[in-house]
Amino acid sequence: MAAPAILSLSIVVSLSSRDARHRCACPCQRRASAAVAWVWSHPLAIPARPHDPPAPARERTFPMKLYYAPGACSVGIHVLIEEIGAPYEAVLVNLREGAQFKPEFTGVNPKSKVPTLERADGSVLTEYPAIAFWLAARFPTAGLMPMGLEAQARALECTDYIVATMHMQGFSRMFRPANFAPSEADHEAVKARGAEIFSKGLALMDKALEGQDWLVGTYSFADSALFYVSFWWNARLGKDLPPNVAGHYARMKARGAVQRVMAAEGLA
Ligand SMILES: N[C@@H](CCC(=O)N[C@@H](CS)C(=O)NCC(=O)O)C(=O)O
Repeated sequence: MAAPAILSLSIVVSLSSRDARHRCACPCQRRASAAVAWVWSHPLAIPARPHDPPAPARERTFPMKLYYAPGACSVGIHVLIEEIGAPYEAVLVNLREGAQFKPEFTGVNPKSKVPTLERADGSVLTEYPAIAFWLAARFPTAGLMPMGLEAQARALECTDYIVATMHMQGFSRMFRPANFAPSEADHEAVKARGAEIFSKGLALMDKALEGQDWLVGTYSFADSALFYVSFWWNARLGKDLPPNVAGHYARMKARGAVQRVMAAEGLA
């Protein structure tokens, strides 16, 4: 296993198994135009508002906590946090054992979903695109937020499409057909429709990658979302990726952060 990032601390705590386990690793006219000028000139498009105190003043000294399940979509957020290199705690939620529905986890995220991020001030953020965007904006030196409003909007556009359509509409039909059709007789048709939705997404991502290594040109928070669905399609289902997406997947797998997370989640 590759050496963990110097500042990273990954503590795996199973919410469902008997014992806690620890292991090393995972926006008046003048004012408006001034704001627009700021947005276009600043790498982060969100100006701090007067009621947002500087982050360090309100944060506790506790590390962030990422609630994840091995190999689930949370792996993409795990990669982003590992790229950041700040201390964090990785808390394993055993979805197979139903830990997401137990009070220990619903008290943190009543949606019963991973990824869930408990931030250093103790507040909880859910939904992959929101977590990815927040991490990239909060830790600008990690280079996960692309420069300029256009690239930032494109990164969010890709991330939301990958999660909300390729994953939630495509893969979910393939893995959980019963959630879409109560009758077992319809499940093969539901799975086939899921594969169709996912394949269309892959073709769109392949086109987006034409002539460039990363989804919006430079590496960004969007790339880890494409990584996790590529991983599901290629490693879990044994299916071929289109050429540009295959190249992207290989580049992702070569990143130290990805290798550390794959090892930490037992997927290497
Ligand atoms: N809309 C959520 C979807 C997250 C999601 O579906 N997570 C899955 C794992 S990949 C989950 O927690 N499933 C648990 C369950 O449905 O019981 C997001 O963007 O984070």
